[in-house]
Amino acid sequence: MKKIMLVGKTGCGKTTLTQVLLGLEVAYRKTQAVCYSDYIIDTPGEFAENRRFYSALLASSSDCDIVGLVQDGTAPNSIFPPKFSSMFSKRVIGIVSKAEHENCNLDRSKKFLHWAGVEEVIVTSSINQLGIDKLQNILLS
Ligand SMILES: Nc1nc2c(ncn2[C@@H]2O[C@H](COP(=O)(O)OP(=O)(O)O)[C@@H](O)[C@H]2O)c(=O)[nH]1
Ligand SMILES: [Mg+2]
Repeated sequence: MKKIMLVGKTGCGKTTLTQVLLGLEVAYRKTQAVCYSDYIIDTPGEFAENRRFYSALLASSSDCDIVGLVQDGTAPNSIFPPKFSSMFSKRVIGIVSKAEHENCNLDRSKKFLHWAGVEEVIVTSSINQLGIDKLQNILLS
């Protein structure tokens, strides 16, 4: 199982996504105890919102295999600066959250993530489990 670090602004859905992913993991391996920190690092939004904390993100990323930049599909803006992904020496994927929401704009969200330097984007919703299987497969591969 790979370990992913979720990065994104406060309220973009990182913690909910973590819970949904871990719920699947619990269902997937019923007999095994799941340690939250074994597979997912859920970072405070402030770390991504404030350049002052980038060093903390970088330090945390050394402990993971994949960095997931989470873009709220309903947000009209992005907190990720251009080429943000190049800061990490890890595989960086983009995750659009809240895809089932009526205000979600997928093209806009993907554009933000591409500007941030991400090529691979997974569209998700924690509410209707959209894309959760894809994330799960990435973690299991
Ligand atoms: N519509 C919708 N709302 C979501 C989704 N995921 C999270 N939310 C809501 O977004 C808000 C912030 O979620 P949270 O996981 O705490 O964000 P975090 O600050 O990034 O950890 C909460 O009110 C969640 O219920 C989703 O997939 N769809
Ligand atoms: Mg949170």
